[in-house]
Amino acid sequence: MTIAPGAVHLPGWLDTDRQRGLLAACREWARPPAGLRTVRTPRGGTMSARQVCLGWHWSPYRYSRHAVDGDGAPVKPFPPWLDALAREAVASCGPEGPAVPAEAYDIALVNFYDADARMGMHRDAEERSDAPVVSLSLGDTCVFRFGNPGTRGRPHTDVELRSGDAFVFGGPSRAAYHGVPRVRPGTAPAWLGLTGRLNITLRVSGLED
Ligand SMILES: O=C(O)CCC(=O)C(=O)O
Repeated sequence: MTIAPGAVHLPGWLDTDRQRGLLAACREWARPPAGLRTVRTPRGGTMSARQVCLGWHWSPYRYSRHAVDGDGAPVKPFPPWLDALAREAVASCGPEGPAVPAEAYDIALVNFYDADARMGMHRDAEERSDAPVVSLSLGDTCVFRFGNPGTRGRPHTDVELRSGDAFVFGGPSRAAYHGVPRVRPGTAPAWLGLTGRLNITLRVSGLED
């Protein structure tokens, strides 16, 4: 379903096997070194979603090759199968969706949300590529607020993202503000065995060492 120009929601895009496989991978990636951490913002706050990065390490508001705001270890590698998964998701959007990029996906940000976690409206602006962002959801349902490139405020559309959903945003929506105002605790499918919500965003960095 097209939510805004270049922004497409693909409900139930990951089947149960792929959800289980992705969850198992996230659990491995969460381990130290360069594992799951609490992200501190420059003004002394903390983000309520905890995060682990692959390929390039994001910290407010730059990328590096080491977990500079964590244990300092080298960021975990970005596996090629995630690039293939991201391309498949973009292609699944069809003619209304953004184009599959020429460049390879090389960043994954994995965010873990407990019942009270949320994410404020922001743009994904540290990449040097306008390739579409691919977002994959596991576990609890959340309200995903998808706004516009101009302001943090209206117009925006609230979309419920459930376990297995993909959301792709590129083209005129690549720089749109978006956020997660609420998670719905206890809504994860029982067979997945996850308490809380995981979101994996796949991006093209356009960066070089
Ligand atoms: O958790 C989500 O669905 C959104 C995550 C997000 O906006 C981000 O990682 O920049």
